[in-house]
Amino acid sequence: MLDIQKIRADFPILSQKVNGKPLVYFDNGATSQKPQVVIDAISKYYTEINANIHRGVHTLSQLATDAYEVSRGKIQKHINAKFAHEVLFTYGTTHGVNLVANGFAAILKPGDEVIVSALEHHSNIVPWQMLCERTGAVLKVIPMNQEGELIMSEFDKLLSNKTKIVTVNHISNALGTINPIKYMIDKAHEFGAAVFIDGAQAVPHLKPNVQELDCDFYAFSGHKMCGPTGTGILYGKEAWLNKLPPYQGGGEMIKEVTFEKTTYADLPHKFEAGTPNIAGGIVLGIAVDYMNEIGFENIQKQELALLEHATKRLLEIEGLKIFGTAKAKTSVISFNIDGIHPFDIGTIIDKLGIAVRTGHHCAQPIMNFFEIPGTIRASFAFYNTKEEIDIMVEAIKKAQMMLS
Ligand code: 7TS
Repeated sequence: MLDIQKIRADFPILSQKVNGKPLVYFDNGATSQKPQVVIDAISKYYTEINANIHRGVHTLSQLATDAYEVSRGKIQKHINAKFAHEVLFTYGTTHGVNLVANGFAAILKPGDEVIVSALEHHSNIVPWQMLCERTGAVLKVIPMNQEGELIMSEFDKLLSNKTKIVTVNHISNALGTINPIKYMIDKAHEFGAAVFIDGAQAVPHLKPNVQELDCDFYAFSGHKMCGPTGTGILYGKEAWLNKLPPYQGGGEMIKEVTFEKTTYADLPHKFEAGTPNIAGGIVLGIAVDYMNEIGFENIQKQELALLEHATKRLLEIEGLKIFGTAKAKTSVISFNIDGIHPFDIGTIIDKLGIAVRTGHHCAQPIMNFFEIPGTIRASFAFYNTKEEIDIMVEAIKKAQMMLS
């Protein structure tokens, strides 16, 4: 088992007080906290090697370029991509989704179909809707059941030769459901459709193996896996990235520019216009190293224990209902208490130092499905403890008493 106290000492923010109480941070689904090695690496970059990359002959530019490309290589290895140039640096998952959805505008014809799921975050819905509006393609939705699981028999029925791309999250941010993406990828490929996986909520908990999954695209954000904000990765199979047009035009993404015609740079630079988040990209590699040192098996064991403990303890509270009871689930619990608005609970427990998210979690279709305005969501990371869960349960009981 992990030495949680030792791990917690790596995260300076966790020993802070908030509103005079020790911080209990259960909003990891929104963003994770950062270990000291990550914080130090940002400072070290700006202190020692800050320069623009891929352009200077001078020493610092080369050092920065090397560090950036080393980080790309680390991430390639982490997700088991075949080539480093299939790993694109982005500003986050949202950027990755928009890059691919925009590219598909050059491919889709009126009447083609795009399949999304009922479990998506808005950032994996809206760009595809915009794509359909632009191209005349049709958006189809895989429905879910009361447990918050996608219904695979309905997915099978939606697939046809009209399907050009299927897009689904690996893990749902609002409910924690782990989707059967390997099945979905293989099934979609039978119809020649591409598959985009939104891995934003998966990468903090597991190590995706993109070659084994055989997905065509896999996007995630660095800030949810101990890395800096404004960082992300879009993995794409080489053949797809060659086929898609660039997303943004600008410096660094060209081979040659004249006023008559511009030719584009090879991968990955074709999709990396402008000065990127250099420090962030380098430090994302440090965050990936940190998580691998802890080990994803250990992370999963700890998080599963937290999920079990929290589920058991929360269900002690009268009138509490959990949304999202899938068999395959990660350490996210969404819940409501009879007769009380989630926002009111969130506000009171914040005064007691506890950070949870309340609301629709950028997944309004899920809230509409359950006919609720929102939920309280506690999302746990490997550095959380059972004692913190007990503190939250007592705080919720107190809030319930105050509000009823
Ligand atoms: N996809 C999923 C499944 C997400 O959970 C999120 C962010 C995104 C995409 C967008 O990621 P971004 O880094 O580009 O913003 N999810 C959440 C959340 O659950 N609470 O705050 C942000």
